[in-house]
Amino acid sequence: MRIDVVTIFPEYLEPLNVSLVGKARARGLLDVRLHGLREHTSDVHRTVDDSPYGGGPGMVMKPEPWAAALDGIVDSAGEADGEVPTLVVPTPSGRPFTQALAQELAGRPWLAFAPARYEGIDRRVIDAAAERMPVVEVSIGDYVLAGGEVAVLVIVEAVARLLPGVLGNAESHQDDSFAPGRMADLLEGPVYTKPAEWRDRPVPEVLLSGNHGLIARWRREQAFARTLAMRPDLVERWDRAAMDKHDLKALAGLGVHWDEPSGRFRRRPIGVEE
Ligand code: 6GU
Repeated sequence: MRIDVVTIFPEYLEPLNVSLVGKARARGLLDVRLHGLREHTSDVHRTVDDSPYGGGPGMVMKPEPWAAALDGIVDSAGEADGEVPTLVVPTPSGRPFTQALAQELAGRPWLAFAPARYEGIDRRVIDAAAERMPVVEVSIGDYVLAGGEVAVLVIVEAVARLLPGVLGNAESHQDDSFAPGRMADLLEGPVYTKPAEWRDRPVPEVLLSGNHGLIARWRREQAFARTLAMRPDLVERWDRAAMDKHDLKALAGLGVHWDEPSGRFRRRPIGVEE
């Protein structure tokens, strides 16, 4: 996969040289190219922002440097003539970044990122780009960052680990919490390693039993309990077909029942005992 990033702070993306993403680049699985937005200005001050039409606080990123930078990226396709990147624009007003979107992006051969600073990029840049290439405006959560660079790091890491060959078998993403499958919409429960007892705290006995069926069931119950505690909103996304009779019994113990009329799992209303 090829990834281009246009930014006024290329140094903010140094972490792309480290760990999983850094190794994927070193192994030739990822081709990441950083571009300084200011290289595409033509005034002595290398200006990238200006005051907003209509007034209001903050500054807006000027269209010309962005257009020049994006043109340069699209024109660099060269060999693969006619190919265009998918443009990813990080913004708190974008669509939520989810594992499903990470998978969708991981299926594309070429991504270009346009992280903004200030109040954002002049809208016409995105509208014009959308006439030439797919554009996805993405938010990484319901909070506001000072700029999109950190969101680029988040999105690139989530996408890179899904690319073929990036993760080893031992660290496969088959069991990811938000991937389709048996762990869909379930949070991982606690994990333990040696020593078996530490500061008077033993590791749960079942994990030392060697009984893999029992261990799998225990882990699944822990995942149910954890999800109920931390993300009760996920319960209504649980799939009845993904649950076996052990699951239903464990869920009943946690106050969760299948509700046939609504076709959803439901939590026992708080304060109502079994
Ligand atoms: Cl993608 N960018 C910025 N600046 N703030 C955000 C965000 C993105 N996602 C959530 N907050």
